[in-house]
Amino acid sequence: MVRALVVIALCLLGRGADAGETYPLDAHGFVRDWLIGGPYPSYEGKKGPLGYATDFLTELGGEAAATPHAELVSEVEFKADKSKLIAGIGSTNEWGYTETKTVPVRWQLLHGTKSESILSLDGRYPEFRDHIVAYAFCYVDSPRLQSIRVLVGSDDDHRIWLNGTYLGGVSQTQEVVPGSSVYAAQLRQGLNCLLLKVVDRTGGHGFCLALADEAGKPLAVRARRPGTIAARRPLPLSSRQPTGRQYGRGP
Ligand SMILES: [Ca+2]
Repeated sequence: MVRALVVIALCLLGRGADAGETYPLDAHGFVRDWLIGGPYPSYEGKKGPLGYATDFLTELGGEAAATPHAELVSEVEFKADKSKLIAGIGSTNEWGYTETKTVPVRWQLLHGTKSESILSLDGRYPEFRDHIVAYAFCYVDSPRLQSIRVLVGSDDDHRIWLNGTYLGGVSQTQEVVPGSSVYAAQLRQGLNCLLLKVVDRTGGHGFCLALADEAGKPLAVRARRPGTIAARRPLPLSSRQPTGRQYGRGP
């Protein structure tokens, strides 16, 4: 199990708070503004990438409950496995390390341009081209209670949560195909927490996510990307039962 340690959480208190900003979805319903957290290690297992089922956000209350804020920093270990030592090369793990390495994890903004529905994560973590996990988080501000569809494409595997409810996931090698996975969900009035986990096996790494109504029409709502400091008010998530330390709640 990978051990994640949050070492800098409120360092920005003295630098001024940023409450975050809201953005409309694009004309096709794609969410273009996210907070991206990573990289986390995804070791190769016999039945697929271990990162798919590993909850890396236990320090934030777990994947279902996490509400990260911008510039949140933590650490994670990319562990060496001496039993996998390749003689003459010295590599003991998926990234060619000879010893366990502690790597900083940062939650940083990603702003998609109007010309791209697919958001690439390639090159975001230059030291790790393959076998990594990244999370994408945002709030969706809905004017009313409404049933929706969440359309996801990912390279490779993904899992998704809305307001602490696990909507589903896909564990396979794949390219990003918009709308290749569709989940029925419900937005409540006000802010809704949306977390997407994207596992890269090898090659490219990216995702796209769009929201539509039950008839398939792009949703006309706004997404709020988290600010640098949250904790202004707790989100009224009745289903949320945090089990870990909290470092920011709500925009
Ligand atoms: Ca890939």
